[in-house]
Amino acid sequence: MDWDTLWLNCQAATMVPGSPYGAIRDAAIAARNGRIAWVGRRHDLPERRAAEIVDLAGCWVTPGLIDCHTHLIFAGHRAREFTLRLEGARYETIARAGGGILSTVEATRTASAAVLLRTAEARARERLAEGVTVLEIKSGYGLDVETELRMLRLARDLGERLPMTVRTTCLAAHALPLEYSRAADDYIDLILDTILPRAIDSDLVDAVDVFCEGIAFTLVQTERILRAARAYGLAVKLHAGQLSDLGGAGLAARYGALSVDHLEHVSEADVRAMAGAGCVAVLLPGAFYSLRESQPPPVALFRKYRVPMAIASDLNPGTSPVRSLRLTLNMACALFRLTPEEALAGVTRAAAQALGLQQDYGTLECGKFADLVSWDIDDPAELAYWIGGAAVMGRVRHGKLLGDPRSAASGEAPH
Ligand code: DI6
Ligand code: FE
Repeated sequence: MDWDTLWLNCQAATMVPGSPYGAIRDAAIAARNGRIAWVGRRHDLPERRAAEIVDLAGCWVTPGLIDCHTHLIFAGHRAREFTLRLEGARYETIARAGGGILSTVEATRTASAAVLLRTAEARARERLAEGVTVLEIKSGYGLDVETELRMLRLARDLGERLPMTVRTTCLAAHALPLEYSRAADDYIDLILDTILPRAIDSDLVDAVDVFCEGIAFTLVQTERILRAARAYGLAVKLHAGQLSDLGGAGLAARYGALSVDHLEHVSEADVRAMAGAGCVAVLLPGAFYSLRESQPPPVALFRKYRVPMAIASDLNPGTSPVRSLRLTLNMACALFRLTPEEALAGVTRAAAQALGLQQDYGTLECGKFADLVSWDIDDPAELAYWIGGAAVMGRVRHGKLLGDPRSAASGEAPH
């Protein structure tokens, strides 16, 4: 047999650059050994034998979606802080008073393994249900050796339990833990001398990230971590320019970061540096929306310098309690003025690049994994247009049809 599966009678939004959505009308897609073996117009389909032929009845097919920035593992919630902010308290003020990230750190350190697993898995299954096949998960609510490693291990476990690719990022430099409140450099020593080496030894970490911000880590502290991460041979990413511009984007570019994330506050020079270094700009409209920010990221500059724009949920209990990646497509258009096509590229092609996975994911092209989503839509712009609702019809990962992500009897891993 030449192919394992051949999908016929679909419209493929391949997301290959060059034409709107890289669309192929009346397309055919073939998979072999989990990868795309042929994609093109059905008219051009070569004579081959397939073990299974699936008629998609004319529906649209996109690459599997990618959520390239999440803090999906945490205990508790911060609804109380949400209420305080609505009454006028500022996020930074709450954070400096020991609320914010540190309150989630407390909850996460003391949560049982069972609770952490159950809540994280439920959130990951919500992503599966909306067509996500690749998910990045950061640590950063442990801020001690044991809990940081526990978070990273749990992220790896989720990738084993669920039919999705999980990439882990060590964000031990998310906030300064209380124990180190007057000793930031000692905490950075702990990250560099203990947390990172142990995470690497146990193969728990794919990339390293830092929250470079007035309420978190300075440019000098950030640089120490990026330098060490690169010396360990790890990819780096950076939270920069969310609330203020410390120059983090330019620093990240100098260290060859895969992405710089947030970027509401960034200079043109740093955008140029990102372009030169091939960094992706990861836009996080959920955090912008939840904090009711007013200065959007400089989308015109990203377009001018051809910096790829990814979009992610930033799912976290403080600034972005966003449990739908699809919703962020709409937010990116409504709040940041991305086009619906840019928004879809932001959760496919550009998101793959933000994780360094562009060889295997992000577009429908020969050789990449056959991760496909079929949609109940007439126009791919509908994926950004609808606010809420579910449009997924079918999901395929590595060539295999997936069942209902919420049901244990679906052929997917049990709860
Ligand atoms: N930026 C954010 O918006 C989140 N982390 C970060 O680096 C906030 C996380 C939280 O408030 O719990
Ligand atoms: Fe974040």
